[in-house]
Amino acid sequence: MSIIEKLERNERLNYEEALELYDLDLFVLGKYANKLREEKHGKKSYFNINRHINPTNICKDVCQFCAYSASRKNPKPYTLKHEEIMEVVKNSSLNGIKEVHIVSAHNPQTGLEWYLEIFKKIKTAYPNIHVKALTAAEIHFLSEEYNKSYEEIIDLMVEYGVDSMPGGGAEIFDEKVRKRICGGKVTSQQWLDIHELWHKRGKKSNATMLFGHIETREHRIDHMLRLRDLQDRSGGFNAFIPLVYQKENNFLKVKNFLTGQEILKTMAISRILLDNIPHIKAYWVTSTVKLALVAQEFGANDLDGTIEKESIQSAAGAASANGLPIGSFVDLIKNSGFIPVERDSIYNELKVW
Ligand code: V47
Repeated sequence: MSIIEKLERNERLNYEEALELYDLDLFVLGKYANKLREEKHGKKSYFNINRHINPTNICKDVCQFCAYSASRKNPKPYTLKHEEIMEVVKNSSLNGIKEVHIVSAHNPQTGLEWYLEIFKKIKTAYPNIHVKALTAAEIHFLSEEYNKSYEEIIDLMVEYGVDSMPGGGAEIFDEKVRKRICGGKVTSQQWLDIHELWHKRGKKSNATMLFGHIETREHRIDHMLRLRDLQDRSGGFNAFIPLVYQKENNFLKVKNFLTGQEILKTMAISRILLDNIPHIKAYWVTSTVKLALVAQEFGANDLDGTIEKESIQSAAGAASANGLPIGSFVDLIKNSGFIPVERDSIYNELKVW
């Protein structure tokens, strides 16, 4: 059966077939991705009112793509005190945020309590704010540093008030590429195991993929299929987030950057392949706002959120340092022909704008 016939019949694709998708014309691919998007979400495009907080940039690992970590490239090391973080949350709560997204570097100097107690402080003061925190890479770091199993760290996360896990740290699962770009931190299998354990606790998480650096199309397909396999077993992923690599201030020497066409193809392919993950997020921070809006027609149904402040990708050149105001979000989605739907962190609809 040809790949088009399979697409017409909504049949699940294997590795070789998935790779063939890249050879299709962008608009043919887009047609099928959009059909699936419309079946699941119609014209709705989701976003949330959220605040990113990155409490420390001191990291014991050195990822080649990272411009945020203070280990060598970022000359300004910092670690926020809990009072400083609470001040941020207080100000953001006045802006109506529904979620804090807290991701740190792997800082061996702070102690485990510094990582965890802030969640309890936020939950106690703002019980209605969803705490999305600790990537699988951080969980792995804390487990090694403090000699605890993943299960024990996960128990602590639940006890201290973490509601869901963000999708960071996945990068690219292919072991050879991973060794070159972020050897030493959580392995692919450990990343998947940690999410599986989290899902077994009845909790939700997201999954990312960092692309556009030294990986190939084959590596991207392999990455997505490993996620699809896990999702078949655990069902706990809410969203897949393809993160477009940003090139400034890091160690990776990448000469060729992705075309908009390759980015859109990858988003469309993720919608087609990940038939068991409901939401495909066009993260405007790394794709640019304009391409994220176009991606709505190529399978994406979520644009993340207002963010307010972003330190990881903006350190590497993304124009995201100050977030995007809610009014702009709504207008941009409306003007691109979609329906802006404000959601909470686990995709309950809060307001159709
Ligand atoms: O895993 C680091 C990425 C991620 C660069 O779960 C870079 O809803 C591009 O995971 N170019 C952290 N990306 C951010 C993240 C995330 C973002 C938004 C939403 C969610 C979610 C998760 O940032 C890391 C890494 O892959 N990153 N450096 C760079 N130069």
